Amino acid sequence: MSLVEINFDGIVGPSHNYAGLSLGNIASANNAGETSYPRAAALQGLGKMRHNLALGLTQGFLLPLPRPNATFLNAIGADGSEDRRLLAAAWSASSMWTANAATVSPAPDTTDGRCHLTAANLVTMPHRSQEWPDTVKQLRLAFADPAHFAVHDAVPACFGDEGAANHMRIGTTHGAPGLEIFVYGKSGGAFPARQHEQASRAVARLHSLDPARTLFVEQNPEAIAAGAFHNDVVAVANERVLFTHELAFADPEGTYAAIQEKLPEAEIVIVPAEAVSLADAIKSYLFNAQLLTLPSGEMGLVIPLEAWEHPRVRAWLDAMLASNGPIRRVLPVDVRQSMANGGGPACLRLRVVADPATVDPRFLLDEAKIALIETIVAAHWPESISPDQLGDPVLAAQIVAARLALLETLDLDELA
Ligand code: SUG
Repeated sequence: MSLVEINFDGIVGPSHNYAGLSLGNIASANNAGETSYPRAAALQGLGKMRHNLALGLTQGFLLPLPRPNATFLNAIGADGSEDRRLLAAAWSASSMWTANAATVSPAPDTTDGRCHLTAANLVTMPHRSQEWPDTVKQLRLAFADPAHFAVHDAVPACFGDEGAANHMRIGTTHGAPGLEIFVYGKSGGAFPARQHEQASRAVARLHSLDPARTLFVEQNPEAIAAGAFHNDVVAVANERVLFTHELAFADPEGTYAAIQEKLPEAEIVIVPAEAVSLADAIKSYLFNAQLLTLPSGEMGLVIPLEAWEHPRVRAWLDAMLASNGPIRRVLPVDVRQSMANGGGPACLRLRVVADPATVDPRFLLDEAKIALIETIVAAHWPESISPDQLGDPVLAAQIVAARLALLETLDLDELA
């Protein structure tokens, strides 16, 4: 069986809007109240999937969750008198950021030789806390084969878990046993620390990881305070390479030493604050990139256009490309609609190292299926949504119908 990295991107749902729901996420706060463009947003996301597929990589997708979420509205006794932010939560398309769907430990890392996935409870943000029961249903469909996968419910809500966005894996190749690095935050700062240490430790136990190949590392409180609400806003890993801002971790030297002790082949590419400040990193989303091993064996970094267009970030990238480092290509993509809610290329994907033949093929993409999804999006996704439209029953009906049209087209009616 051949293990490859499959990126499962979230299709941007038809209710995509800017409600400013995420405290500590600077883009979400800055764009609160803006008009969103769900159709353009979904097409941008599909454009990224096509881009990565054309690089010769394996691409999958996860579907938008049911919105407006009647289960959530019923559970809070919604009758129109509730806070508008709760109404906006029920309409949120936040499941597009599939890096928060689950934490994934591929088969070579686990004791039972299966790939383990634990849905993330996302409890810190009310609009995200409603995702996991529907997410886990979808994961159980996509990764249904019990010989190859184990899908776990989220860890208890007393421990905040944000999934793969606070988890990195380093190893010589995707298919070799890897070192799994869980990055947690400590509360007490200006913004919430969404990933709790005990959630990370629970996930590692559920996945039966080898303690000798597992690390628990604290996020730098300064990074969280600057707007790095997930670790993947300031660091990303792929195979033997860790690409990180120098202020990502509370104890950077200790973290690098621990990684190098466990994986001597590790190469750590550190971006100094002097070249790219934390503020520049967070504004440009340089690190919220997909660091990918291309079929040639070279590594490419899929970055948002915002990073490519940022003068200091661009200068650093140009210097990196001119040097002899492990990242040989920089590939900018346009995901501006998602970026305006704090979601870059890395947020939009969940990485699963597995044999594609063991995944439900309905969740895998080829060029023809991307084109088909684009026709559904073009026909059914609202062109724009302004926050004062949230709650409108006509718009709600359009959003429900749009998702159902997609499910029907993809033969995934089980998720209706
Ligand atoms: O959880 N934004 C998401 C962005 C998630 C990014 N994911 C990763 N870094 N992996 C969040 O803060 C904004 C929604 C709003 O404000 O309407 C939002 O949920």
